[in-house]
Amino acid sequence: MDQQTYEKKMVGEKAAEYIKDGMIVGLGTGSTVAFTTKKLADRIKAENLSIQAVSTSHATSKLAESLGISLLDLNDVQKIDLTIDGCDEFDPELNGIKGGGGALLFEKIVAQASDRNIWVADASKAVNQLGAFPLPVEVLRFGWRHMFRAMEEKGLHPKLRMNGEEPFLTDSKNYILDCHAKAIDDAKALAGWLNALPGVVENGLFINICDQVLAADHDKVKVINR
Ligand code: ABF
Repeated sequence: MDQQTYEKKMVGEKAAEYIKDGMIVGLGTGSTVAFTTKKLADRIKAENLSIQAVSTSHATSKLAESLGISLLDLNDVQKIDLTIDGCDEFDPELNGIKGGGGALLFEKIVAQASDRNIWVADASKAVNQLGAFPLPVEVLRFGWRHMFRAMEEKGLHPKLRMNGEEPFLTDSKNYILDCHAKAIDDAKALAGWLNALPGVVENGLFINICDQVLAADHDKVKVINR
């Protein structure tokens, strides 16, 4: 197992310990939180826990169902007690960039419905300033080239995310424009500018959402609170 996978497994499994009997849990998307989901399934069986989950993507739903985790529709839930998810970058204020896996829209909706949000992150995700990771922006396919041009004029260096020869499609069948901004000086302002653009569905800047990060620090888990 390589170092990064070791770190993902370590923090992902650690996060499963934060889940208590009777909780409604939000399950994020990506390879790190997949370790959480698998560990949770083991705990449910070993400790006979009563846990219900809300998924953030078709991929996570498939994994959870394969592990026997009971899933709820978000519309049937008043609130989620705890959501555990991955991220692509997090800064010292625990603001982050998410959406590298293409699930940012459902992830942000589930996070907003959660009392508490924990991110699990290998060491590569910690940054001083957001933006080195291309910022994913989910856009409708209708008129996307106009949004693309507006982002270009803003200096965001957008690129249409591809899946082989075809454009990548999100679970909502939208496109993703990855913005290679390099360094983001004012994340709040940029998030506002993006979401004001007609046709932009959501952006991957997660500001004031994460409460705690379980970050890999060599062979230890560092708990960082907002
Ligand atoms: C997800 O976690 C996505 O927003 C983000 O892209 C991903 C990180 O993936 P991984 O855990 O595989 O590094 O929430």
